[in-house]
Amino acid sequence: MQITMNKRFEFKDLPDMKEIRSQIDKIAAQTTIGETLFFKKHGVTSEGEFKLKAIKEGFISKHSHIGWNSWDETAKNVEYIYNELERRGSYITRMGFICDWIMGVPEEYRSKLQPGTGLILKNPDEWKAIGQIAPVQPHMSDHMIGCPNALENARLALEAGVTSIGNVSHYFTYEYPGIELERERTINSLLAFGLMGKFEGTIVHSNLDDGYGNQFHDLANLAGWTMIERYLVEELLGASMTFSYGNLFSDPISRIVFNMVCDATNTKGTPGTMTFGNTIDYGLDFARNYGALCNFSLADAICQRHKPTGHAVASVPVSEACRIPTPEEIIEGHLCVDVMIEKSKFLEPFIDWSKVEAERDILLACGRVFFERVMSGLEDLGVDTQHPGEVFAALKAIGAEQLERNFGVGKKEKTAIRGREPVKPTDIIKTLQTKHQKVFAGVGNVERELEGTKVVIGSTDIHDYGKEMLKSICNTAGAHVFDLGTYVTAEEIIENLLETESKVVMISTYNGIALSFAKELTSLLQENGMDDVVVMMGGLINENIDGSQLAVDVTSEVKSLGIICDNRMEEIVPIIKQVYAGEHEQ
Ligand code: B12
Repeated sequence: MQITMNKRFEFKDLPDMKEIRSQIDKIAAQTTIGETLFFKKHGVTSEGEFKLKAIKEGFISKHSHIGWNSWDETAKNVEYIYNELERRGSYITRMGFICDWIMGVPEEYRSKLQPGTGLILKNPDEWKAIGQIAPVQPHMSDHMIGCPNALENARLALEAGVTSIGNVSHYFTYEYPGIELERERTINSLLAFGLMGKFEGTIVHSNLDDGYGNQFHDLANLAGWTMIERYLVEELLGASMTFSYGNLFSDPISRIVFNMVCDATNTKGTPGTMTFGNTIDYGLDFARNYGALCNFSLADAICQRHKPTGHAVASVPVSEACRIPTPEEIIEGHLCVDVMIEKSKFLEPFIDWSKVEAERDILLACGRVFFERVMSGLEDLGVDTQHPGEVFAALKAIGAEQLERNFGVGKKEKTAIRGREPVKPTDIIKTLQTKHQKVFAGVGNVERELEGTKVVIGSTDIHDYGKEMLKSICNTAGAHVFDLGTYVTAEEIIENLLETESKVVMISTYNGIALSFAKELTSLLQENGMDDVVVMMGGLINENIDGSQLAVDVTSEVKSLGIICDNRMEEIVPIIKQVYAGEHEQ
């Protein structure tokens, strides 16, 4: 076993579980669950209670994510969407409030981060009002549990009547550049999970897309990963948990199989939050996106008819790939999903469920092997597998790639990615491979074209697929690539340029900060006399300008700073070649 641990703090310095449990008891005694308009309307005290009733009655819940950045805009739109859907004979049961990443860190650190496109709750009144806008149940998952501010956020959410809170996955992958609070993050997350465990009907949510789900290549390992998260949150911390996913599955049957895998290990009978849409299939052609919306929502509805787990069916607006959607687009998505829910009853009886169950059983059996291998591997590394904090931190320090390489269940094969043939490759990997091949077809044969050149690459946020494509094109062309990873800062780029004397920087960005980032980078380049360095940016070149609610395209502004920003990966090789041949005109 060859494992390198990227330890951010000494795990053995964590408080012991006796101390953590006594703190949880104290905090729980001072916490009460608020009553939302949704609870009043349905006569329940938690969303879990509502869901259990809904499962019995055959009612399928519906979900939307919302992500406007100001409270006023959010409140106005939530009310409008709820009322308008009722008026048009439709419904919405729950809404995921997408908080901005700055909410993931304690108040005193927030000024260190550039606000993104999500909601920022500024005071306790705004928190409290979340469930009082309309009888639609709020769900909070982004930048809550799993982040440095986990405990405070979880408490405020519970007090506001939010009873499904996430996101376990964030612990492993979401970062806050320049803010190193890893030990606090681990302790606060344990306290928050434990706190939720004290209240009947609360649900800890993990969106696998956000965490190692999008980094594993083999679904069998992901099945085992869900067992690991469940062990930590349920067995060791006493809470109840559920899994969500969307982008990981493009094939409708895989979505159903995976729901059944998670259901098979759900010994507490905790109802699901929602299944999210597969937005990786979304592009800029809205008509095609409607096709993708019908595909995943029909599968999710069939699944809920056959074996209801309580997961709401999500409607993802067709504008998802371009920007934060408008309220009207959210409403249109729901009307489309209504038809899928209605028609799913005709299809469900004709599915060959024995085939689906056979697929489920393979993943379950392999998943158990992965679980056992990881647990015994951790023990070999000296990790106390009874201490959830140690396990959380160790799994993060090892990372998805090493976990899969060392403990994966696929057959060992030297030439395979990560050294193993996946038992069942994830759809996200398949979809990306197709995209990758298309881009490569456009790039043409570039072998050795960039020999002797040096390029710096990075992404400003968690979205790293674009960066990975840049890397593989440059590697194929023989360039020396300095990959600064995700959440790269302008300062890190400058430092690397000073060290490596590279002449080209390529940045992939998706989190709505393209212009601010471009300004910071170009001004630092000037300050350091690096006017000859060529910068290319791609991904989603947008930002909320002057307090606008939706991020707007800023391509021309970024271009005016001298950055190449046509978003065409096919053109990077000739540009880099020109730069190093001294033929590039800025
Ligand atoms: C996958 C995904 C995720 C995954 C990322 C996994 C990963 N490891 O990368 C997860 C689930 C983790 C995620 C998280 C978030 N996401 Co996201 N995500 C997406 C999604 C579905 C796909 C983006 C993607 O990677 N596509 C694959 C790439 C390869 O394809 P592409 O984008 O077409 O890339 C091409 C070009 O852009 C270009 N290109 C790309 N980079 C570069 C660079 C250069 C130099 C060049 C020349 C070209 C180039 O070449 C590529 C090939 O042709 C998009 C929606 C969508 N369908 O696009 C939302 C989306 C990008 N996400 C979004 C948001 C808001 C988030 C979150 C902030 C949500 C939240 N509040 O938590 C978080 C990020 C948190 C953080 N701290 O940063 C928004 C961005 C909104 C905006 N800017 O207006 C989007 C648009 C969804 C939406 N409508 O809300 N996300």
